[in-house]
Order: sequence, then C-alpha cells, then structure tokens
Amino acid sequence: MTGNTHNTKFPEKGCSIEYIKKHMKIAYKMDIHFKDGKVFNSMCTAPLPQSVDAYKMFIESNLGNPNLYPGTKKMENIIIKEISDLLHLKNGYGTVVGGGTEANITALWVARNYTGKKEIILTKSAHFSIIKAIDLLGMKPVFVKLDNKYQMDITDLRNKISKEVAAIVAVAGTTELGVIDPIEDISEVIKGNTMIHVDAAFGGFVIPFLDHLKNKKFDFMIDSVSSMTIDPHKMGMAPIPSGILLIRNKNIVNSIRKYSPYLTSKYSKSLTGTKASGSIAAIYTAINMLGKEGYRKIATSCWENTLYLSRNLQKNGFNTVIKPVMNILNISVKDPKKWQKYMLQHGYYVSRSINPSAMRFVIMPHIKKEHIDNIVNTMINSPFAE
Ligand code: 0PR
Repeated sequence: MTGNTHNTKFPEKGCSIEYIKKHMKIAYKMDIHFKDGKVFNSMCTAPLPQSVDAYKMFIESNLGNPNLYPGTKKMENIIIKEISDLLHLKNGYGTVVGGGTEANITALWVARNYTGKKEIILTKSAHFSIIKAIDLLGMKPVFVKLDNKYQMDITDLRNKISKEVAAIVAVAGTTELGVIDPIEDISEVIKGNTMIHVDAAFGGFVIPFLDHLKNKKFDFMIDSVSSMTIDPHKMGMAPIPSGILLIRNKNIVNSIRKYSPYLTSKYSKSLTGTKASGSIAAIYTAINMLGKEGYRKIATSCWENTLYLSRNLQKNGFNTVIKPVMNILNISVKDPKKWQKYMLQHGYYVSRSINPSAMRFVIMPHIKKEHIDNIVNTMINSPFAE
C-alpha cells in the first residue's frame, strides 16, 4: 500500500490507521456514490443512516448460532411477523438472509426436497439467481413464453405444466421491466403439490405502497403462493446485505435441515452458516422508523419521479417500451449499448434490458428531480438523440 503502487505481499508489520484511511479515501473517491445523482442502474440505494448505526451496534452477533443471541433472534422474529403481516402470511416461516439470491436458492432447495421433483417453470424475465439455483440444485428449467405485456403467458404455462414440476417462479417486479406476473391466473393452473415461489425481491417494498398497485394480488393472499423473496436492501432502505425469505408451510423447511449438534441449535435450516445479524437490527430499524406511511412516501416519490422522467423523455421524442408499472423505466432505442457508452462518458450509469432490448433506468430514492432534469438534458443533447 504505497502511493500508486500496490503492495501484494501480506504486510510484515501493521501500518497506522491514518495511512490506511488515506488509501481508503482514494478508493472511496474512485467509487460512485448514490448522492451524486448519477446512478440510474442500481436496485439498491443509500440506506437510512439510523439503520447503518443499528447494523454497527449488532456487528458481532451471529445468528448462525442463535442461542447466543436471544435478543437478536427476538428482533428477527418481530421483523418476520411484520413482513408476514404486510404480505398476508399467517403462521408461516421466515428468515433473514443475505439477499435475493440466497432467498431464491433456498426457496427452490425447499421446493426440490419437499416435492421430490426436478422441474422449475420460469420465464426469460426471471432473475439469473433462479438460473443459479437450478444449476446448483441439479434441477431442470422449463421456460414459459412471455405474453405481449411481458408477463408469464398463461396459455403456454398450461401447455408446459406437468407432474414433474416442483415449482413455478413468478416475479412481482421483474428486474428489467418491473412487471408483475399474473399470479392469480398462475395459481389456477397449478397441479398437485406444485409450489409457487414469488420473487418480490424488488417489488415487495413497492407494490403494497403505491396507490395504483395496492389492490394488486401478488402475495400470500393468493392461497397457492408457497414462498416469497423480499429484499430490504433494495426498496426497504436497509443496508446491504439483507434479504428475507417467507414460506407458507413452516414444516416444509425441515426438508433442508442439517444436523448441527456443536452449535447451540440442533439443526441448521439455512444455506449459510454464519449470519450477518447486523442486518437484522438494520431492517428492524428501517421498518419501525418508516412504517407504512414512510414507505408509502418513498415509493410514491420514486413513482412520481419515474413518471416525470418518462414524460420528459417522451416530450423529446423518446418512446417507452411499456407504460411503467413501478419505478423502472425502459426506453426503446436503436442501439442501447451505444447509448450506455455515451451516458457513461457523461458520468451516468444506466443499464440495458435484453428482453426486450432497451435502455433501462431504475429510479431509486437517491434520484431527485434535478438529477432527472440533468440526465434528460444529457440525452437530448446527444449527437444521436432519436
Ligand atoms: N430477484 C430479483 C427480481 C432481482 O431484481 C434481484 C437483483 C435478485 C432477485 C437478486 O438479489 P440480490 O442481488 O440481492 O442477490 N437485482 C439486481 C440486479 O441483478 C441487483 C443489483 C442491485 C445489481 C444493485 C446491481 C446493483 O448496483 O440487477
């Protein structure tokens, strides 16, 4: 760690914290920060400062060994009850995990072990963590087409469903478009003990809080929904890492349990061993500081900003792929890669959607109206504005 040259040897002796901090400041300056209003490609945002303090307070607690930390465990139980209430789950199972990927892998692990089946039905819109889960678990993907609204096509689902299907993965807030699959219709198609896993990693903290979506049925209100992913580190305002997995039938989690006699609990029912329990205090703080009222304000403001961005781009000749459903906006452009490169040259981080090809903006709480005005100006002044 000297100047611009990087020492690759494990240090013989420690150096001063001032010296280390000096280098960290350089690294920090190199990184992009949400407050600069240039990050339009992230599903995470600046967490509530009080949540960060809460995380630090519980920094050494490890719920992988729960009986050492009854206080942290109690907070986890409270969070799970609160999220269950929000998502209409009664007497289910819930656990705090490291994020959407871990929640999705665990859900499919339970589906495989509980049903003894190998097929997973999904669409191209499913997040790649589902593909990871299928790969890890030796399962088989069965792809169902998207309809003209980019939702799971129910007719094709009817053709593809079979007795071999362990679970159907529906998404409530797809990563690319923010679309909600028709989960009520999906539930009418299922056969036997096929499970429905709803990936609401992004939408879970959005759908219940937006006026135009609040009557949308996407959660345990639908009887055949068996499990759900919801991520506090996305629209839940908690720091990374934090995800939540909810399962309707608490007994089926035993299908993945492993004997862990040397710990303070007899069985481990999670993918990871050590569990970053600071996340639990952080989520507990966010949920109880904000309440429904706070989340409603945040989601509504992101939604209004999405419409503001959409209106301003449309006024200047750009077209949206679909009318946005939540705070994700996709713009049809001929060459999204070229646009992404141009935007990056101007300091903006936007992403591309693949299905369908488009320029994608996620309008998170760190994006304010003036940031939108600036990005719109950058776009209309581009040499290839459409
Ligand atoms: N399910 C859905 C619907 C998601 O959108 C994501 C992540 C996941 C599951 C997986 O969640 P974790 O990343 O917490 O495991 N979607 C974002 C993505 O892949 C994650 C992300 C967030 C990426 C911030 C970049 C970033 O800067 O695009």
